[in-house]
Amino acid sequence: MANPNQEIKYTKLFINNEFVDAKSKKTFVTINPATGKKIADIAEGDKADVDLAVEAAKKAFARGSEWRNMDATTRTRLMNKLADLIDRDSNIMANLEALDNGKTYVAAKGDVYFTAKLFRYYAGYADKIHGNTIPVDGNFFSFTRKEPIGVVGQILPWNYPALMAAFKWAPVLATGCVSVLKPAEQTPLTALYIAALSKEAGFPPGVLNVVTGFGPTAGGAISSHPDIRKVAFTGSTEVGKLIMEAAAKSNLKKVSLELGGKSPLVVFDDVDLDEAVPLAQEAVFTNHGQICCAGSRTFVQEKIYDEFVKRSVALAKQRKVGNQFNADTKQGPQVDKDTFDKIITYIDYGKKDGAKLEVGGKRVGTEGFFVEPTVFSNVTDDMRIAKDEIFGPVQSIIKFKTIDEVIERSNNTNYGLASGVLTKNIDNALTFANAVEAGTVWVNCFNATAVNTPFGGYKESGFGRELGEEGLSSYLETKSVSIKLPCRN
Ligand code: TXE
Repeated sequence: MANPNQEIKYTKLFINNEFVDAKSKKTFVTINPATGKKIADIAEGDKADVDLAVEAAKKAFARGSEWRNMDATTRTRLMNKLADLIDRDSNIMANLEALDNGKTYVAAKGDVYFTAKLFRYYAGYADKIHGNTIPVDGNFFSFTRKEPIGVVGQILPWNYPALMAAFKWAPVLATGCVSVLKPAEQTPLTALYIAALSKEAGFPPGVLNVVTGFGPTAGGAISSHPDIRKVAFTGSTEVGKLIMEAAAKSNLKKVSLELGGKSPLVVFDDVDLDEAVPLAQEAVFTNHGQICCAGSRTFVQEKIYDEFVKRSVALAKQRKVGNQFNADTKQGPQVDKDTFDKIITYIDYGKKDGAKLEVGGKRVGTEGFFVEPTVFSNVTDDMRIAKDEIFGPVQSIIKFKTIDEVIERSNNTNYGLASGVLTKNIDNALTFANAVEAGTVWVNCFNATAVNTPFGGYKESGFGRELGEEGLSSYLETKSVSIKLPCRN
């Protein structure tokens, strides 16, 4: 049940299966974005703590350790146990998530369900990761081994805190790697909670470690650590570039990046507006617009443009904004003041650049970080609201005429994370799906992310894929072994 007074049990770093203070004893505050008030003091880890966590992880990964000797089927069993524990505590986790992030309790419940599902999905892979035998020339027997890459650093964003922890940890556990993970400073609570459950499930000390803290300090220590073999990051493109630089300058650790987006959703004039209008609005307003694959450029074909705008405005007016724990709330607060300020700034840019503010645009209430669901029409491609990631509940509706034109305009961005097309015409749907430069295409749906479909970006939305079988590959090394034989058969 929704409970804004959920007890906070875990606020310290998790290293070697123990909750410990930061070496510096420093703490920082995590707040409830509905009120701006403190939820808890959290241990502020930095380089010294990352070093300790890496040592713990290295020990867990050492040759002959319990983790390295564990049967793959045992890893499967532990991962399934962890998923069961997440289900057992799904109310607690949803309360922590709603409190820390501001998303509605109902949405948080959905995220926690997906979190457990992701651990179960990858649990099934643990004993199915294997190499090939290869028919090389000559008298050789050659085969490949798929080996865990080892100590992995993982840096999370704040928009889906529990789910992002699962995106990162599930392939780590399935492949037999070990992790030092830093949650976003805004939302540390659920990663710490899952860490506690991982101990209860029976994972050995040092396999999963959490260092809470800030980006330039704790995050920087991870991306530049000489003993971390790979870093997985989800966050802004700007920080993604810093991480890649740090990885290159330190030890050339492998990098996978899932970054920002400005995803197009193209609505052709043959759609049923009763379906298309809510779908397009949900595509961008989901999670208060704080979603990397948000359909934040709504391209609408000219014949239905005016009617589409009219209906979108009416719908936005109905969207209930309020406290995340109220059952009828559809949209809670934005995660923090910086995010809130950025959104208000972009709404201002929209007005200044000549778009028509149809509805919304203002703060809701006087405390916390609530933004009115906002719709702009007459948006053109050169406006800042059409180019930059706003990460808020701001829909920009843009007019187009032909399929060739909209494909070109959809691709005219440095991002390439997701895209969508709504039409009853299979030719238009497939032409768009083939031509769009994006890691995901949704046809007649949006945000239909599934555990088994690879997810990741083209261009400056990053590289590497998470989820699906492909999500395992960046946690594995391939080793070729060739053995000289006296004869071939
Ligand atoms: O992201 P940051 P912020 C986008 C979105 C949002 C903007 C800013 O447009 O408005 O980014 O959000 C850690 N070395 N996305 O500032 O800074 C940081 O502590 C190592 C898209 O919150 O990228 C946090 O854990 N780590 C996105 C994580 O990086 C560093 C989700 C993300 O923070 C670091 C979030 C450094 N120098 C924001 N600096 C998506 N793809 O879903 C920061 N961090």
